[in-house]
Amino acid sequence: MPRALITGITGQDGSYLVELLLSKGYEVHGIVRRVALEDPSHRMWRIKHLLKDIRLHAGSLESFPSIYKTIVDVKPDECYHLAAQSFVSYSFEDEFSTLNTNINGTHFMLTAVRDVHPECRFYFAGSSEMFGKVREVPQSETTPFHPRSPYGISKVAGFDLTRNYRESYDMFAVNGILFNHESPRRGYEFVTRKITFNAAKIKLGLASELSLGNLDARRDWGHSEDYVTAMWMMLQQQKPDDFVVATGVTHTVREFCDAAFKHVGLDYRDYVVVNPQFFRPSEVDVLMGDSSKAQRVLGWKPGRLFEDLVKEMVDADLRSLQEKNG
Ligand code: NDP
Ligand code: GDR
Repeated sequence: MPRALITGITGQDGSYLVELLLSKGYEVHGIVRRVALEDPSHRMWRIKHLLKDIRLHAGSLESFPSIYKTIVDVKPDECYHLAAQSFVSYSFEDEFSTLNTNINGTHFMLTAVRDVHPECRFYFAGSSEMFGKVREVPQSETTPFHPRSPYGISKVAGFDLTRNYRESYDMFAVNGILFNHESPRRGYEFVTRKITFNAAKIKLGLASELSLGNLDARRDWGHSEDYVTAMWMMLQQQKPDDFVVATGVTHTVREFCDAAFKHVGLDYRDYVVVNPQFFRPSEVDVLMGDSSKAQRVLGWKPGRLFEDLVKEMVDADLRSLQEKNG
């Protein structure tokens, strides 16, 4: 039975990845923060249905000893390093903790794997935010990086560390360059979930307005469940390599609002207000990925596209709000 270790197992991608790996017969281990172990019903809501099938280890990205000990205890065949301070907007408010957590955390993971169990295959969660002020459209594995946020900078550093460990120590270490991916398990602060949750609330009479920032930002949105499959595929290859994972189709935040509100029979223009509080000091205006290498080499396909994604998220929010509010 292959053994996998996931950091960020309580997050959106971590939860779908556990389901995928369990379905493939893996023994699944995860690193979680001590606070999550103390408050599982709130902090582990995405994986509470999976807890009996997985093994959790207390640790954090700030603590090298906790990471080292977990690698010693688990000796995984595959390691999916997903944990990060992942909210771009917050990275402007606290640059120091974002850079510390994301860069050191990745460095700690790579060092521990190299020193304890170098045959472990390692996945790093790189991001389209690394392209930032894009040099070309669409972006592929050869597009230069120009990050526009502390978060983006931390991911470029993680990308470079991962590639350097591959090249220096002959490790099977790969970078996924994943474009935005969403789902009903998306965190509430990200724009898609903020829109679907509030569209559902407004439809049910539980809210009357939705404040957003830049409605003209353009993103390439896919489904998290489809994207974790690409992570797994990257670790099953003959040789380690880096891959862009994206749908190749973009929409604006405005179009997301339009689709979500239309799905519940409303016009977003009657409810959405623009609040400068949600603008970023520097914005990434357009991201569009070219995933032809992943499609050719891995045999991966984008799966669910925009309209189905929006409907699934709105319907899930409607259902859970109805359950909670009778
Ligand atoms: P989430 O924000 O949903 O999950 C982040 C995870 O990281 C959580 O499990 C969180 O734990 C954990 N974490 C954060 N800080 C620490 C820490 N100091 N120590 C230990 N664990 C920590 O992110 P996603 O699932 O959406 O994304 C997964 C990864 O992929 C992230 O690295 C993200 O940056 C990257 N990515 C995501 C994309 C997307 O569109 N979703 C696109 C490209 C890259 P806790 O529950 O305790 O907070
Ligand atoms: P992003 O996702 O920054 O692309 O990072 P987010 O959903 O936060 O923003 C997408 C775009 O929407 C605009 N926007 C708003 N964003 C938020 N959060 N809240 C608002 O009210 C709002 N109004 C407009 C933003 O300005 C932005 O242009 C996500 C994360 O998952 C990262 O971890 C990941 O690496 C990238 O996707 C790819």
